[in-house]
Amino acid sequence: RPRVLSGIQPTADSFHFGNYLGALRQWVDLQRDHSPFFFIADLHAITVEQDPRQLRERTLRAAAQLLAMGIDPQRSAIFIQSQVPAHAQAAWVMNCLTGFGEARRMTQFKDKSAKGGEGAASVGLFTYPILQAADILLYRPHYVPVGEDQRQHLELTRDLAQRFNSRYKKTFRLPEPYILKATAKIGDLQNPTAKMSKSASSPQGIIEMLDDPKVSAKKIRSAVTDSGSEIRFDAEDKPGVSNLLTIYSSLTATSIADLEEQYAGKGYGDLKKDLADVVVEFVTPFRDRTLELLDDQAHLTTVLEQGRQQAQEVAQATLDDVYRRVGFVASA
Ligand code: AQP
Repeated sequence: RPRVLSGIQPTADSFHFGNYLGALRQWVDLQRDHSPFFFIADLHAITVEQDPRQLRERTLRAAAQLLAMGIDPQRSAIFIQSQVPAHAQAAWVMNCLTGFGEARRMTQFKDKSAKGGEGAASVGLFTYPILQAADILLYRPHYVPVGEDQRQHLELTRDLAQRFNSRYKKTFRLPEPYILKATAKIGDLQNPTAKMSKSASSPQGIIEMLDDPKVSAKKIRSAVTDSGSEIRFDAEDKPGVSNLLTIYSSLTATSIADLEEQYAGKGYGDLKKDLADVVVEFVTPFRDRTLELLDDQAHLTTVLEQGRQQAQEVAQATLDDVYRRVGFVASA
């Protein structure tokens, strides 16, 4: 079975629809015929300041949400990144392999540091993609399911893998990004040409999976639509309607063409009302299940410990190869 690896940051109380449709849903689907490792990226989370108590809580909430959406611990290893020390250890080696200018070209750092100015951003935020390369390469995965915003980081990962392999000895597999075109970039409901994002979207622009379903329904009903009245997918001229059609299509497994046909002659209001119902139907059981799982912390802890052990075994074996090939003397 081809191996898959991906991670998500515990930096919000809830995942949002961009995370879910862009990446997490693929995680669930890939379990069927792949061997996955999925982690909660708490090391990445602290690249911006976090409240420690909140970080702990959000890490467990992230685990509960992954289980609630269908990640099955019998098929996938789910673990917490900071519990597998090889990630931070391999990241140091990767840091020493990365050119400063190369790291500087990462657009996510430019975007994220733009607000407070580069001087206010942490060095951790700057080197984030290099830690991410280590996260991935340790597991020698074939595929990394992510949204479009991660494509550049995946390219860096492949470059670093290739560099290590040619400088030392073939150690890493060059992973392929697994990005589903249709849902690669879910738009902000109020500003649909921008991605739905926890740090950049306004509360009206983002649908949180654990929010009160009534609130989410209202956000869909007040989503920005475009001029004209025809319900048609056209990302250039009708980004608002196209974004709603994308969400609708992927939640109901109906093709965009079928939706266009179904809504021929109807108005934007009809589409939004129906989509609001679809969203409520989807998030209500998800939310109930997550809250139930959060009530059973013993179960969560067991699942995460089992995942940690599986991850530790694979990651440590790769790290041992890396250290040896770099020239570090093994302890007696
Ligand atoms: N709008 C989106 N459309 C498609 N995919 C998306 N992802 C995030 N937003 C969208 C994907 O979700 C996964 C988890 O990403 P993360 O933990 O790195 O979260 P993030 O990218 O930090 O999420 P945000 O909301 O985008 O946070 P900010 O605003 O802080 O940047 C990834 O696979 C990502 O591609």
